[in-house]
Amino acid sequence: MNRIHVIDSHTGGEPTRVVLDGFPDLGTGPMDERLALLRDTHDRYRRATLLEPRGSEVLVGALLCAPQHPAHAAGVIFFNNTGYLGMCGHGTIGLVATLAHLGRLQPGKHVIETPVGDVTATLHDDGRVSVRNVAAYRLATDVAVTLPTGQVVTGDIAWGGNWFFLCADHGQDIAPGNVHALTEYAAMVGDALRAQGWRGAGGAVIDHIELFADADPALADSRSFVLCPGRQYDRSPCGTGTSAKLACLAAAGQLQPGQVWRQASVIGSVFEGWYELGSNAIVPTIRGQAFISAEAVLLIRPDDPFGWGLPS
Ligand code: PYC
Repeated sequence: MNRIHVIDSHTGGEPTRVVLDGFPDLGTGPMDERLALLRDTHDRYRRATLLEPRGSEVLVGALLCAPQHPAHAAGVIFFNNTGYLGMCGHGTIGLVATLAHLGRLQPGKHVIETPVGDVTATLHDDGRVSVRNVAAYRLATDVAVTLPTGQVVTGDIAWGGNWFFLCADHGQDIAPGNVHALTEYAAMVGDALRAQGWRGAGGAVIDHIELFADADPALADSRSFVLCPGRQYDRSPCGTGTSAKLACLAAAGQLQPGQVWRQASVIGSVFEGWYELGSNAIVPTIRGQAFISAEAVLLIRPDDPFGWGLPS
């Protein structure tokens, strides 16, 4: 019988399932190498932990790993219903809240190793967490994408720890009651973007689509709908997406270093973000809070025909 010890939390409504133990040994290499080993050799653990019959398509997993560097707090590999993520802002906030819940982290700064680089998380006394992310930058602007409907949308391509297409001239209503239509629409934008040859640096697939609405002054500077790979929308404002947004605002001269930007999600949860200047990039920080929602041991019995998940 396999036993997988997990702790669930949500950050602005977006769930994170932290895996404490029960996954195969991935060695002591850097997180991108451990991610490749997990993906190529042990992917059934991702599916068994996140998907039916134990999980749901919206869960994001965070495998807690021993860090390479002894002074660092942790390593982590993020995954979702269809694959693996480079970085995950809401998931890092969830991981820090989980480690604090277990008494393994105290308020203060903690370096966490991710597959795309080290990030520094600050656990504040009030439970909020700030994540100084990997460097973010805008790769392209005024990118025009023709949709199958004939509509042309324009936007930016930016890196914030994952690749994003950020678009505001879509004409959609960014509202919680409209998430089904927004999911279909954002998936269409992503398919058209990729079919028309747009890629991130080094040919990377742009697999996150962000649709922005105008400021909602009582709530935030902007509200967004973020579609993640796997056709699930982010209930949080998306930490890597907010980082990409900060990079675009900085590149457009619309936000100064240190100036706070409040980004709301489609359901109204808010991250604060700001940036420092880096070399040809910005270094964004996002701040939010996670709440622990469950502690569990997942069981995979050898005689369970669906123990490792349903047929795909
Ligand atoms: O918060 O960066 C994030 C994120 C990525 C995918 C889901 N959430």
